[in-house]
Amino acid sequence: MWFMRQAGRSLPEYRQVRADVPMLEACSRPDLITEITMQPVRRHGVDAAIFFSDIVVPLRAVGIDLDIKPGVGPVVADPIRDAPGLKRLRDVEPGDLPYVTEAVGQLVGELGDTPLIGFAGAPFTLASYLIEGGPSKNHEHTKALMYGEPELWDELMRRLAAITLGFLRAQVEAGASAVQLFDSWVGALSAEDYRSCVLPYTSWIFGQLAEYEVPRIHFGVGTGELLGLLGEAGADVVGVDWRVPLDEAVRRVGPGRALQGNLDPATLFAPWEVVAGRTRDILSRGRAAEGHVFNLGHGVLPSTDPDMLTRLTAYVHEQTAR
Ligand code: 1CP
Repeated sequence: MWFMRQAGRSLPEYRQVRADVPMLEACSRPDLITEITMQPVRRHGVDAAIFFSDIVVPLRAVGIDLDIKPGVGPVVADPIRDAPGLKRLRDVEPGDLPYVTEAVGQLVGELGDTPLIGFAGAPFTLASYLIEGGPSKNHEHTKALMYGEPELWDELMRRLAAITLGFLRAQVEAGASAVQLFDSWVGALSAEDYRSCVLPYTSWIFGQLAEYEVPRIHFGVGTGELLGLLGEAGADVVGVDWRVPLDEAVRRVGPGRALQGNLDPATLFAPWEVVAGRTRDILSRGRAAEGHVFNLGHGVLPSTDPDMLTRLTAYVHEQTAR
């Protein structure tokens, strides 16, 4: 078990190290990356660390002018919406991400037997930030380009898939022992659009990663209608948000894949008895799957009481001890 967005946000020790350091600077300093990645492992005793970085870090590394604004998220200075804009997206080259390589190396040493999960944003979610210029509710410019300019969309998604793969390769080659591809906003699409406009690019990424033989996790939010296709894209583990019970998700994803999830992060604001009861329910439904990684259905909410996460970690360990 581990928690999405466990590094940062809810932890006072995170807010302390980040007090005078902007987010993207923190993501480029190996000492800070290592410290922040280790914090939830030390505090909660989770079974895995997730590399502290952000999905937009590789875009910045290839020269896209962007920032992560407190309380907002990633903001792109000059959104990409046409062919000349696309030319600004080059591949990740060896040497673009030295701080990633260095931090992963440090972490693997410090973590000992605890695995380090590397991650990246998937092409659709990255495309949304690049095209919209920042967080978006309806993804209207993204869909306009996807529906209206299929050739431009294809080229954009190919370039983003190559950048995503470059970021994941850098982490795995430096020693990360699993990867998660976050396609956080892909739940905005219908199954048909997902199949034709997104699946080919994510499945290319998973195919390219196969040679490393590390477990590959694929996660999106609001993807109940897409779970079968997320499985088809080729990951070993499909992440499920809290909207679909895990036993039903097993049916939708089909055989040959493990599941990850799926306690609603807002449950952690309810009394402990509720958290414990829902956790037992998830563990019991998860037994229908070929493998189950306990997690939340999306990231830890920033105002979560960290003690609740520590208690939940111990509880899942106790309930699953053999
Ligand atoms: O100042 C701060 O503390 C900034 C908050 C923050 C943090 C801690 C951001 C800005 N990113 C991160 C780290 C981060 N982001 C991690 C590593 C830590 C961990 O998981 O424990 C990871 C895996 C991400 C991935 C990420 N960034 C995703 C995918 C995961 C998800 O939540 O769906 C997305 C969509 C982003 C974009 C992003 N970066 C930051 C924010 C606030 C956002 C979301 C903004 C939005 O709603 O569009």
